[in-house]
Amino acid sequence: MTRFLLVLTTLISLSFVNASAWAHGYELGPLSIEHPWSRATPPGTPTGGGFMTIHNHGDESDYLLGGSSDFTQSISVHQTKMEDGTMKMLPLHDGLEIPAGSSVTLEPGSYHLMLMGLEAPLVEGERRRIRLQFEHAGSVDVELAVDAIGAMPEHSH
Ligand SMILES: [Cu+2]
Repeated sequence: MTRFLLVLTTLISLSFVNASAWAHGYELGPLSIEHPWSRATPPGTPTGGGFMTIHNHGDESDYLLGGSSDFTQSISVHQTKMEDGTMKMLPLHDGLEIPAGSSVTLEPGSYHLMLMGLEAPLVEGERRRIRLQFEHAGSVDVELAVDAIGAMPEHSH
């Protein structure tokens, strides 16, 4: 049993090594943006998602307003909500609050960036540059690491 746990621990620490080798992040004023990623899209799909974790080390809230890129028509912030028994995606018109001293994760089934009007499918393994726009901190270019179709956050690392 002890031996098994030891092997397990080793495997877990190895996967952390891999994760840090793969992870990428960005700094913008008091904000840090961790591992922006997306999912591959089937041909003909007009939309894609953008996911990441944003930390706010500052002492006032900031708001993620949306973004832009040269391969989309628009990028807006969405929230996934259960309404009358159905999952709905609603745009956050006032932006997504990143409260002071805390962090917010954009992930499938929750807050996400909606990439609208994709010119071509997103392909697993590629990186796509988008610009994020924040109310106070301004804008920053980040690269979305494109993971498999239907990938979940655990697998993106
Ligand atoms: Cu959406």
